[in-house]
Amino acid sequence: MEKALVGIIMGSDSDLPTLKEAAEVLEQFNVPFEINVYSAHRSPHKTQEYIMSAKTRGLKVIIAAAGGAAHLAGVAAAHTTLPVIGVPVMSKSLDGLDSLLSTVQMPPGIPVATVAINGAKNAGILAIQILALSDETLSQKLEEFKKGLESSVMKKNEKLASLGYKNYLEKSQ
Ligand code: RP5
Repeated sequence: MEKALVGIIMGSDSDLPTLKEAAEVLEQFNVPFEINVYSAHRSPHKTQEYIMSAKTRGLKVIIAAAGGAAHLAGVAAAHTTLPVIGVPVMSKSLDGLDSLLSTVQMPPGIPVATVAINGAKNAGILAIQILALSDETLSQKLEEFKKGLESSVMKKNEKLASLGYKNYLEKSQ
């Protein structure tokens, strides 16, 4: 098995349905990763150990996700110089606004690159973009990925032009 380059950590297994999108995009780009549950609050010592050993174990990027009082990404960033991407997970009481603010509002000196609430797919893509800085094959794959996005937009325009907006809406329902 290839050595993981990206470490995905989440505060609870209840975050996994959200985080699977990060794992899927890393798989799509053949980027080796590891995925674990580590809580900033429920397992602080194990979380610290994991983060502090991440760089020497060969990880290049950390994706850290949590919901509610979402301190995991910030705690991770406090313990490593690896880039940390934070994913605020949608919470039950405040629709993820609590998670977003807890993840994004870091003090100067300890950045967390925070994606949207439940933005796990973008977290995966951002991790790939970081890795692609020193990996030409990955960089080419990203170019192809972006071309794919562009052509899917243009296909929508072709469909819109041929069907008209009313039929387009009916066919999309
Ligand atoms: C956070 O609390 C986790 O990241 C999760 O989003 C939230 C709820 O955790 P569980 O009670 O479902 O384990 O620490």
